[in-house]
Amino acid sequence: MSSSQPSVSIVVPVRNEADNIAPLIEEITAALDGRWAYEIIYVNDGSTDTTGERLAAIMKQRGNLRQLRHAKSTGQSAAVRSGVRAARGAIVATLDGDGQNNPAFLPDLIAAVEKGVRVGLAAGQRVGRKDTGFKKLQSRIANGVRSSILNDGTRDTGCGLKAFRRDVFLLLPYFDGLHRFLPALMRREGYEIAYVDVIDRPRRSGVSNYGFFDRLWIGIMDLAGVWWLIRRKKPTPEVTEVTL
Ligand SMILES: Nc1nc2c(ncn2[C@@H]2O[C@H](COP(=O)(O)OP(=O)(O)O)[C@@H](O)[C@H]2O)c(=O)[nH]1
Ligand SMILES: [Mg+2]
Repeated sequence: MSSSQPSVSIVVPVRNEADNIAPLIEEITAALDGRWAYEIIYVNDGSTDTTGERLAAIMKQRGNLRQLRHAKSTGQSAAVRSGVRAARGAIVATLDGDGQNNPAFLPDLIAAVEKGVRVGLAAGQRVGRKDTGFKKLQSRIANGVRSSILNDGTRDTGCGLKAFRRDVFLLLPYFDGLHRFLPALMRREGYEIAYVDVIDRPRRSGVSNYGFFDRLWIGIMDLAGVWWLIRRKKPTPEVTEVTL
């Protein structure tokens, strides 16, 4: 469905995901056609494979597919942010571009934000993880440490499937790694979080962009930073304009 003013924008950050582009766009389209006026924004973060060409070929057939390109790879958080800034929908949904996230869960996530007046974010929670045993263990420890320190009430923040209010996302302090702390940061702004269980899949093709040490060291730094941000927050004021 092509539309001049979409109400929902789907943002997909990708780096070197050429073979995963076409099948995922098919699935996103199957999940959303006829339900919302939507656009799909792929953010091509300095890919060195044929990701850009594959997207351009499909853009010729699909008027609602957009591609943003970073001249140099700047990371997944920066890619999500570029996509959200360019988005024209009031609700943005994200998913990974490697096929691990099933687009069939997008409608539930979008509906949870649309229906809940105070819901800023609907977060996918992976069940039946399809990663290796070592990665599942890393993820379990990271999620456990994060949720006990931040007390953000969230079992899994690493799932790429999320939907949120565009204007609230853009209020959040930006840093590389932000996409893993959205529940805590949304709550800090006074918004509630909705959860949707999602069934994880294996990567369709290609290789993971992250290694063990990236996640460990950066995870510790980011956790310290977000802990500080939350400590330094006062209750969100209720603002009313006084008119004569
Ligand atoms: N734009 C951008 N996307 C990235 C980068 N690293 C990972 N991604 C995307 O983020 C998603 C998750 O990354 P992936 O490598 O599958 O991580 P894993 O599933 O945690 O092993 C995929 O869609 C990747 O294409 C990056 O540096 N830039
Ligand atoms: Mg992946």
